[in-house]
Amino acid sequence: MKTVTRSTCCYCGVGCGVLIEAEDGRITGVAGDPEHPANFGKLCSKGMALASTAQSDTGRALQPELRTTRDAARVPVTWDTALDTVAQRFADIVAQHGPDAVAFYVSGQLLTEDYYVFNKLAKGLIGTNNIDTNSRLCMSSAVVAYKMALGADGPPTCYEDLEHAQTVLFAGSNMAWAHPVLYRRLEEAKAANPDVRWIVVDPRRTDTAAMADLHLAIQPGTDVALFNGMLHHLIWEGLIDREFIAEHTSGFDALKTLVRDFTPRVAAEICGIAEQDLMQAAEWFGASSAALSLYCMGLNQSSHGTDKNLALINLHLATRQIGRPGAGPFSLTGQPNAMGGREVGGMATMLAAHRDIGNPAHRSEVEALWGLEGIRTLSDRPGLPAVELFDAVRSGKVKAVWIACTNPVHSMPDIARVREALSTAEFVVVQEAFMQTDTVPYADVVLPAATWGEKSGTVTNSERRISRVRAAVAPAGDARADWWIAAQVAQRIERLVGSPVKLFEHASPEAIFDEHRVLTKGRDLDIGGLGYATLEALGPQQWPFPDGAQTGAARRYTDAVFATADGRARFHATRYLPVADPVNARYPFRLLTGRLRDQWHGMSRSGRTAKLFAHASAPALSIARGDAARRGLREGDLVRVASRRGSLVLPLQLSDELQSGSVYAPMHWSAQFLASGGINETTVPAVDPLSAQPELKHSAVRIEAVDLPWRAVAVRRGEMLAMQAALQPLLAECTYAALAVEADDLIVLRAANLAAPPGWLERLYTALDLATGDDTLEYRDARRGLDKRVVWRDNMIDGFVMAGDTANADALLADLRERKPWVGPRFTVFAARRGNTAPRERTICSCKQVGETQINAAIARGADVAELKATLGCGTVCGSCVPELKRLCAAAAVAH
Ligand SMILES: Nc1nc2c(c(=O)[nH]1)N[C@H]1C(S)=C(S)[C@@H](COP(=O)(O)OP(=O)(O)OC[C@H]3O[C@@H](n4cnc5c(=O)[nH]c(N)nc54)[C@H](O)[C@@H]3O)O[C@H]1N2
Ligand SMILES: Nc1nc2c(c(=O)[nH]1)N[C@H]1C(S)=C(S)[C@@H](COP(=O)(O)OP(=O)(O)OC[C@H]3O[C@@H](n4cnc5c(=O)[nH]c(N)nc54)[C@H](O)[C@@H]3O)O[C@H]1N2
Ligand code: SF4
Ligand SMILES: [Mo]
Repeated sequence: MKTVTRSTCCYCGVGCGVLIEAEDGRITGVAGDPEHPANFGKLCSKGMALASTAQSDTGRALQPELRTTRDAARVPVTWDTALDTVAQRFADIVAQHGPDAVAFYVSGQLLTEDYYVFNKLAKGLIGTNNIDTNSRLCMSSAVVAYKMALGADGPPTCYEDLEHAQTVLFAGSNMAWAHPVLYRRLEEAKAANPDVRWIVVDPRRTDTAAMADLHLAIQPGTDVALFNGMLHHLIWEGLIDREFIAEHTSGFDALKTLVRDFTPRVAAEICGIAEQDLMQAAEWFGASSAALSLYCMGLNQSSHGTDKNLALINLHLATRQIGRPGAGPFSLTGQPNAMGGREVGGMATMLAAHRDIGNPAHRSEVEALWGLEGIRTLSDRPGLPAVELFDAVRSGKVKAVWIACTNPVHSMPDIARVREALSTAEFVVVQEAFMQTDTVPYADVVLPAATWGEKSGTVTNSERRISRVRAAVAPAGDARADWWIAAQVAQRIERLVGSPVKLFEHASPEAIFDEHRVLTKGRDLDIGGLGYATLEALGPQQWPFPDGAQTGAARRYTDAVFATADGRARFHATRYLPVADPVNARYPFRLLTGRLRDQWHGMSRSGRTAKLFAHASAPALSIARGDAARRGLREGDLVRVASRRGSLVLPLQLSDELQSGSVYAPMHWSAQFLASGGINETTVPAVDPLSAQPELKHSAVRIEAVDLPWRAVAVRRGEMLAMQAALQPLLAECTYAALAVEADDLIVLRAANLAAPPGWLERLYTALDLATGDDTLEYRDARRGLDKRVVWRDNMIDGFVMAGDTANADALLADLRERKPWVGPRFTVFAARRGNTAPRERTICSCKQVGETQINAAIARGADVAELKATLGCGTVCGSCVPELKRLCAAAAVAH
């Protein structure tokens, strides 16, 4: 039977609505939901590929697993055994060492209902605030700044403001890649109104920056200086709103005194930009009828991320660019439910419904609402934020940690410390949907989680809009919903400790949501009037949505009354401070990290489809051409990137996007696809003093060429998820190795080392099922260190390994890709030098599979974007590649 289920995309904070098609319990297709107000039917390349990532159970966590003794391998167990064990171990450790000896590390990708139960389990039952989330790496600076400046945590803006804005300031946001569907809306608004101006603040010339009227390529970490300098100029030019400042804000005088020193000249010098550009940006912002800023990790992931946010909000308050259509500071959330996590208070520093742990009245409100009065009190000790949390695990202060829906051994800064922590811990629980992540090996218990397409609940997107998430199919294997798993353990702990109240008897996500919404009544995010029935009847709704409301609130603070005690917004005097890990002669490069268009974080899901590898098939370190030339480095050279903490080897990519002195690496590759844990081997664990968010956007590194004379390329056609799992253990034995997926049934392994690791090739042959047989041909020359194997199926090559000499590998791979029949005697496969085949070209348009060569050829014939769309079809489906098409056209125009 065919079904269509209305839900949301599980990736970014845009929160696009999707229609999931399923047949006989399998997801068969995904389309944009034309009625969802976030996307009106559009999806980006990641959303378009959702179905192909969700079709196979291979690699899924399908049953609970338990390690019975420290050094034993995990074995499959029943749910009862797994849940009883977790409950017993947590209860024992709490009884022996107190509640703060356990911790939870959860995720902005959990649904609100999942999040709610985890938070209640930690804070309401165990009595610890040690529950933090990957949102600490993502949104915490934005949260703290909103609260400090506006009094409450929530963006004052909404998506419609994208259409109303006259000046758009992108600060540390590569929206073209990270929030593509919203970016489409902005592109359309700009095309409709050529007077709209875009300013992009980003050290790199991203696809977002390439479209800007003004790109401020500041030195990494200097945003506060920039915003202070802009404010200085606005004051000087009389572009501030004195009346608004006097009546609706406080703290301006101290700020004014501070920015006196930040003349445009001084600020521009710190930022490494032209003074004229800074003044231009300030004027476009201040004189605009509606200025909107869109900001993300370039501001938040900083050792002074809160100040970066505050300095930007200062600009909005001083010019009254807030509380009006098209105006306001809009923090773009990264994960699909970053907002929902904040709403339920799912972090170490907050309580349910935007309440504070340090506030006794807030604690008693939650105690009363949870029915804890006279039974137990909530802890008033703030919990440990992510970086400190894992440090406490490492030092033994925290003995048990339960990780759900996040992969800290990949995504935390300085991952060697996290690995050490998890190896030291007494008890590690990992609640995961996929088995190959870098954190799973450390689990004493694996709890298999249902995931996208199988789960039901709600999420809140960047504009405070709550959408229903609905299950289209049953969970894979024995996997269960996250809220269910947490509630089951909680019920067992209640029984073990003889709790007089039963807090976790919820029968469904709806029952949890109803409890959650009661806690929000009277708070700034009041959703007292919003239930599943309302969401069913009215569709996705924004908060606040109090009892009796007919619809949610699009914007906040339209009456200039802010959520502070006196209703006034607060200016903060933001001092400019340098980055935490300064460059010096030993570590001369500034390492920036971030995202690619088509991959999602640790790739546990986006890495399951060849489509999403086509835009960037291998990891790379990007470097400015001049910097590479000065060091004699060329495109594709393997280099070691080393920081004060760790190192890894990556291929070099020459780039026109970077300024001299900066290098860039995408965050996505982990030990699932790479010989090392990824770029966070090198990043710095320094955190912002107010938000505890780590500085993932800047570390000092050095780059050195590595000489790895032994190379191997292995390619095999087959079930790619199974092959990926079989190859993964081989990666770490080489100094460099990376896996990529092509055409959904080709796996490609490229490796480099000083010499062949002992026994490695034999294991590779086994993993790839390249045993010698009639269809397999082998060539060995021990003296020259050559070892090659090719296997045929019928008249086509079906896989090969070329070790020691990889000269023909790309040509053979092309044969496989194109399913070219092999002509001539088979043995000539080793002899024939096939000359230089061009490496595989990049696919720019993933929907229509259009490559770079084809596009550039059309541009050379004079095609513009419209013609490219008309003739090649690229950019006509999801539109994610349109910024790049524009950029290729513009580059060609400059070259002429
Ligand atoms: N394709 C894709 N989309 C995603 C995700 C994904 O994994 N893949 N993840 C989602 C998540 S969780 C998040 S948080 C968002 C992140 O979305 P973004 O923050 O937009 O993405 P990033 O690439 O992490 O970083 C944005 C930019 O910050 C710049 N930057 C670095 N240092 C500085 C600085 O000091 N100042 C300024 N102004 N800019 C700086 C970088 O050059 C980079 O271009 O994306 C979401 N969307
Ligand atoms: N260097 C560097 N590091 C970064 C960043 C950066 O810009 N640079 N960005 C940071 C940011 S903003 C973020 S948000 C983090 C993200 O970092 P992570 O949270 O580690 O990212 P994911 O890989 O999305 O991890 C989610 C995990 O949950 C699993 N999963 C999927 N669905 C479900 C489910 O329904 N239930 C359960 N239980 N599990 C599920 C997935 O398989 C995956 O392993 O990375 C941070 N790290
Ligand atoms: S913009 Fe793309 S990744 Fe983000 S929610 Fe929409 S479809 Fe998903
Ligand atoms: Mo994020």
